[in-house]
Amino acid sequence: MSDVVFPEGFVWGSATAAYQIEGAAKEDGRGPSIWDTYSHTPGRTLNGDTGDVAADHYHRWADDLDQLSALGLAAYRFSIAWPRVQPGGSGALNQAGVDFYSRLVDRLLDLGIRPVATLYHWDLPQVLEDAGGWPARDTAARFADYATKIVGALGDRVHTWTTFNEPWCSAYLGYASGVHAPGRTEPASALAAVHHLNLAHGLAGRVIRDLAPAAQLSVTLNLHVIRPASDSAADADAARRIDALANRAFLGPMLDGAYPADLLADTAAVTDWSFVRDGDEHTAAVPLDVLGVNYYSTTLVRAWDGVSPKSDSDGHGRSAHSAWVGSESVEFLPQPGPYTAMGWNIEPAGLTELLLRLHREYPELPLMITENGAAFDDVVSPDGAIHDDRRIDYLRRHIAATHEAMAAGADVRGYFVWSLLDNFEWAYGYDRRFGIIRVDYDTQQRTWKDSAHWYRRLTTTNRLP
Ligand code: IFM
Repeated sequence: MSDVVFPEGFVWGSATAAYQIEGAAKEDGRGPSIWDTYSHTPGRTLNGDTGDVAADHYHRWADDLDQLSALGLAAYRFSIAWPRVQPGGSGALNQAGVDFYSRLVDRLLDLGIRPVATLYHWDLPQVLEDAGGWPARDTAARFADYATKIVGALGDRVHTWTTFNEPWCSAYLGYASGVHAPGRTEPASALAAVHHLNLAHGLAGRVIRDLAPAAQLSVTLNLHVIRPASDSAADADAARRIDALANRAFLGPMLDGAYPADLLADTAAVTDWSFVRDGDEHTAAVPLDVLGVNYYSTTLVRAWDGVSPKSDSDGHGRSAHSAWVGSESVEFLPQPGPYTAMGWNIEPAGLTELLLRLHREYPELPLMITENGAAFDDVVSPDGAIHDDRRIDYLRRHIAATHEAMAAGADVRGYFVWSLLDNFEWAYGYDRRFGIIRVDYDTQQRTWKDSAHWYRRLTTTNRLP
């Protein structure tokens, strides 16, 4: 077997998100977001956990950035909390919030680490949800205003601007199944949210192009690798429907300038899509420099016979309401293991398949893996070490799968491990740990897991250990 060696200049990084690590929920003028409200609502998160303190990164940011440097990383993907920089969702920016990100970006540059900033990783200012949230068209205009102001402040000191992280989750988990904030269960609203997220992406993307012409423009999608349970036409059609909702509902407008016809037809009983106005799809299709891809596992579907008890193993949390709007005829099947602590199946070949699909369909568009990683039940050894062999194995196999796609032609420019630190895993609270660095939530002490040492060997040699 030959060594797996990555090309010179391949970007190794790690990723975090504001609400998952920052804490300081009420400091320096930060306003409430939908995740503050949701996590403080009894029964919404495991153990009632909230992001009030999280990994206290708001106060420990400088030490955390030193960890990036020690890991030998070339890039850091973080998100800007809209409610910290524009607490009212409109109007002037909160200077203290802007200063926090400005210091962070400057320090990254001092360390020689590329800042990759996401404008929205799920923390909508609560005031905008009260005014209708993502199902309301005005939220897209508010987002463009926020982008104008924060990109004006940070400009092209940020190497890559990413408009959204996983709009799929914001729309369908937030407004259809309700397992994410704001927890609404309104199928038609979820589709309106899909559209306004696409529109907001285009509006903000155009702002970024104008105000930071030297920066790269991106969006991060959690594209699903959907497999039909059999060769039957019915199962193939089930996979096609879910592909439309999960993937092409975003790839269509953002990259092709149009919603796929089958998506509109499949969901016609839910909405007539009259919220799509002339020119919106064109606006959404702002040219990108790089597409961010988040990958964790695969999805297995079949046509439901409508009679037998329906399995619902879509991996995105239990709810009486489906995230898969208009696709009640589809059944999500459990998949063969092994699994991570999220219950997600481990299937590195799915990543190769996804990257090659994107390469086939959008051959000119560079790709970046903006998230990949795994939660496991880490054990702290008596000597304080964390021997997270399963996480190392997960990372090794997925990074090898990335290399395989590259060898077959996919233009993949970098890989960001999710996540730098253990953090607030949304509805699962602090129970699920994704970090390569452990956080002791009582003391906020950071400890490198074995995976962090392993990742450092990779980032400093470009060779898969
Ligand atoms: O923690 C999340 C992250 O916020 C978005 N992508 C998936 C991760 C693991 O669930």
